[in-house]
Amino acid sequence: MKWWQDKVIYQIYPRSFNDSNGDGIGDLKGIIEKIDYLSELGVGAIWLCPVYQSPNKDNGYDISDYQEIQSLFGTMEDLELLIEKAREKNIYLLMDLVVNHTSDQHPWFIEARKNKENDYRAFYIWRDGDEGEVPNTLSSVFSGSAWTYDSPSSQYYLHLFTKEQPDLNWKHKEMREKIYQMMNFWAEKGIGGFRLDVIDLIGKEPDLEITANGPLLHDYVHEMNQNVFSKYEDMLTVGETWGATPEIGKQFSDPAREELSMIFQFEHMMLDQQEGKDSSNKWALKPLEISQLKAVMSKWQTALGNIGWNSLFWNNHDLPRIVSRWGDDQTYWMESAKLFAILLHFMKGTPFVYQGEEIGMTNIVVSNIDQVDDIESRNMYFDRINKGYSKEQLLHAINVKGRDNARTPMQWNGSVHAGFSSGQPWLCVNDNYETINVENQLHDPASILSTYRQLIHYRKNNELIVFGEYELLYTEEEVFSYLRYNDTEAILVVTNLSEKAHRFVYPKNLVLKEQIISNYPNQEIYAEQIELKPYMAYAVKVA
Ligand code: TEU
Ligand code: CA
Repeated sequence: MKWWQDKVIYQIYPRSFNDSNGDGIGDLKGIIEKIDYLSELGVGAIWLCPVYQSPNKDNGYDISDYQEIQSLFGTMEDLELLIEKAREKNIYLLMDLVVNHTSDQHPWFIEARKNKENDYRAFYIWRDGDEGEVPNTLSSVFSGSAWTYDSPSSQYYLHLFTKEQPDLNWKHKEMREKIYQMMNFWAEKGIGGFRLDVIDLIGKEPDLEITANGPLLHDYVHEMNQNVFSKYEDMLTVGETWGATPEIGKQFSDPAREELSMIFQFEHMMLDQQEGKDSSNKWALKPLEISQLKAVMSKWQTALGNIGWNSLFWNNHDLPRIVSRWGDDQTYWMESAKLFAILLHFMKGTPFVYQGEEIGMTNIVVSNIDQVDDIESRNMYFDRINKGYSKEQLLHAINVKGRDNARTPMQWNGSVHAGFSSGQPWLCVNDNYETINVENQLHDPASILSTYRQLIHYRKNNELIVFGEYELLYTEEEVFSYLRYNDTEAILVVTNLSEKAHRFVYPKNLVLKEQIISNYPNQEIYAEQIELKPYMAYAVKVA
């Protein structure tokens, strides 16, 4: 068993986690202050979103110096102390690396754009074209064309995100070697591994308008593995791959291929958007069909076989809060927040918990684009407001799917600014912080936080959850129930993903043993058939 196969990983968006110096922005010292909280929760690693030098056009996903910590977050000594303090509690640190693109303020790009003969020119992707006539129809995930004209050197350069995030040219060996040098710099600091931002884009073929899963992608990832990851004992690497299928997931995570440990696939996260070519279709909303959720989650539970390894998640810094998205953040807030935890944490794979998920933090509501920070939402708004969309339509889409929903400050207690900062937070605190916060839940055995703590601890050294088989039960549409089993034991998970009561009939051959966890602890489950209350979820040992 690899160390990450029975652990849960906690994702920290540092800007919004905990502010130690009152400037309204979370920082590294603020994270160190919370190591005991994370240790008590029981997580085995922290995925730390980027803290490198950055102009913050995309809140750190536009890196201008890979080997310097941006002063807003602290110093390299703070980061080294965080690695040390976490390791003392058996918590590894995963650094978030963005190697598909840099900031346009990175020295490489500043050099590259000086002239076509510059040594760094080939670090990026340039194409001829008359100003006003982009090389092709490639579009940015963040709206508009993926090409921007660079007047001084009179060529276009490619950026799949903002124009301040020029894509690196992975065909250029010298560039790759500089990236591997940088990754080894971090690996030698004793980190537990890396989360690799949009890693499935580095094999792009812009002239063929191929972005994800290009022909040389796995060659590059294998080369990265051989030059960095494989040189360190048990390094954990997780790739963000929006376009992955199970077949691609196996290519990335089959240990024999020496690429990555696992990937984040997003097929389940696109089930409430209309069919479209990729994640940038996120704004075309449609209701979730639970039958599709059951089918997609079950496919990933079985399709990797014993070859690859899954990550498991509902939330991250780019996604709306799951309890608001597919649960009920009003009447059945507590029940539905616990339901998503129970539903996910008995599955096969490594679960990720995004800051605030463990206390049931919810989406926010904005009524004006001036309240929105996220560049993706803002670009979409200003791009579409002149194309016939109404302000109400656009703000509704942002309220449902915008990334700020995940980026409001962590709610530690009911004091001003939710205990996140003694200063004015960079982004408004959700106004429900007096009821939804860590302090209210820490010592309450019936809290969402206690549910997460129980699930995280239950997974440790649990052969059945880590390696057991998975089987979906066929039930009513809104009931999602599955079995985990091996030769000696089995667990049944039953969840009702609706505000309606549903009847549930146990399979004839199952004998119920002790209940493990439930969000309706006093509800009777021992009968041939039972009534599932709204958003009811429980797990029970069976024979
Ligand atoms: O996200 C990749 C990405 O495509 C997402 O931004 C996605 O398109 C959208 O947000 C879906 O909700 C990664 C990082 O996680 C994200 O924060 C960065 O903005 C992006 O790459 C560029 O580095
Ligand atoms: Ca701060």
